[in-house]
Amino acid sequence: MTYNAVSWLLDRNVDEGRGGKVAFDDTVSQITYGELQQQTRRVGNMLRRLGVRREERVAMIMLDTVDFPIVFLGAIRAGVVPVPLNTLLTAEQFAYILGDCRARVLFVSEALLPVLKDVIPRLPDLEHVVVSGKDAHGHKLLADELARESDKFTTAPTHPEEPAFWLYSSGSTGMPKGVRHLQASLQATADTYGKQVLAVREDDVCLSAAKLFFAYGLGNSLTFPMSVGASTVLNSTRPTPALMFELMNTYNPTIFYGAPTLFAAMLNDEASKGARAGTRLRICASAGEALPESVGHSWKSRFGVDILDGIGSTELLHIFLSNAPGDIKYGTSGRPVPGYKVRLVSDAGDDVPDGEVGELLVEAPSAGEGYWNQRSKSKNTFQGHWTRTGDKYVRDEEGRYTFCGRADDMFKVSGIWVSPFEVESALITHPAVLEAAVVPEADPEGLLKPKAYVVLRASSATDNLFEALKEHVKQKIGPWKYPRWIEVVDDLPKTATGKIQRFKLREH
Ligand code: 3UK
Repeated sequence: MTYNAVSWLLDRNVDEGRGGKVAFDDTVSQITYGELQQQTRRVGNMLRRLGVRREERVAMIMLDTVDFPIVFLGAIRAGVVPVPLNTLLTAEQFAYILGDCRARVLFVSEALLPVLKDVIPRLPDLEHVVVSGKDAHGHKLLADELARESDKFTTAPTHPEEPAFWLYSSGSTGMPKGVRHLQASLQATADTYGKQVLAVREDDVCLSAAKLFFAYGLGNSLTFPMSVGASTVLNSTRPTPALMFELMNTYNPTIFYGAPTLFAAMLNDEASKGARAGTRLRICASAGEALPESVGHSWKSRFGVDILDGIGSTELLHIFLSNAPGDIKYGTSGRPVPGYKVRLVSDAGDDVPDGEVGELLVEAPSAGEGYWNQRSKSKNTFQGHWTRTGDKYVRDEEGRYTFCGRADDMFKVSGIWVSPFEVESALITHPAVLEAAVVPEADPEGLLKPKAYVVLRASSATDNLFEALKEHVKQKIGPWKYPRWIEVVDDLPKTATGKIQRFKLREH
């Protein structure tokens, strides 16, 4: 049996009569399903002309414009493996990943060329650089290359279980690892979370703050809308609260996907007080980190629309545990997405009872095949039917799951597990605290106790603030978990995807 993801995601829409419908609008250009079909066929021909063969990798360091789906889907159509990279990385990180995946061609947005100037000559496997933009700066210009090609192309007869694209996991510790995702995996996320949780439909207009190079953004802006012939608004710039409100009012999305810090910032943004979230918005989704309960409630009361918190990962491609419309409990990650199974296990690997914390394992139709060239790390994460997430969770008697932190961030105080996340969540419910990060620190006896780094809201420092914060945490979550030390900082170390890097604070 052959299966190519692009036949299902794209050609099917044209066959069903949606060829003239706008698939993507990047605020400068629009592209219809029919035009996208032709452009992706041209990409296929161009890759063949440049000598790229099936299974070889091409890297993409591209902003969210209509060129992103053209290149990504064009490569997959040809059986060539696109590797979209986080556009916010440093030159050294780009050099590492481009070398690791042995990309034959690099597709790059013109604005990102300067960072890559010294990297490009150092890559032995790289043969061509193709620039998306107006000026190729001595390389090849995507528009010119595509204009030369025919829009007739035979889609590669790929296998549903062959690698179709790779995504590098951001790796809060160690080097990023290339996760090999299969041809059938995009459809697997659409058939599960897309159709059964979001219930995405043809008349939806999607807007995602997360970019297409993230697994989260790829599902939000490409897989789910294309799975039903809907439309997507792409944004190539930084998703500030003001810009998000502007896009919402201009394009009237029906689904808005964000992350907790953005939802909180949008609620707090002085300049946007009184702003509206468009007139057609029906649902919001949040992922990347746990959505604080208070943010969910405030958003709902301010805009009248719920936020569905759900957890996904690069390894599993999209969300596998989520709240659902009509079944929301803020402060939890909800229940398994239909099509996914989850387990919570102890360190010994036994299932833990409800109410006890365990590591979350997932059986997923969209799990990656493994990490490229990382046999031992692959064995540790992809264990037969089950994928280990490295997250600690607890299940309540109603079957809902609550996040307790990363397995590697948990620590014991007086023999009892403390989840930094729980202490942080308690801290940020205090009106003086904007953000918090908690790590273990040894007391004079050498015993671990929680230490908190806090970012304060403007002009909220008061005389007895630290004592008040300690008391606040004790009241909220119990006497032994309060931070024995508190330090005020201007900001917290975070990954490019906005996750707090507690290991950096532990090194202090
Ligand atoms: C954490 C969450 C609590 C968790 C992602 C949606 O974030 C995504 O992928 P990454 O590989 O990170 C995965 C890790 O992030 N996390 C994500 N969402 C939540 N923790 N509540 C949440 N709602 O530690 C997880 O293991 O960057 C999110 C879809 C696709 C994704 N790749």
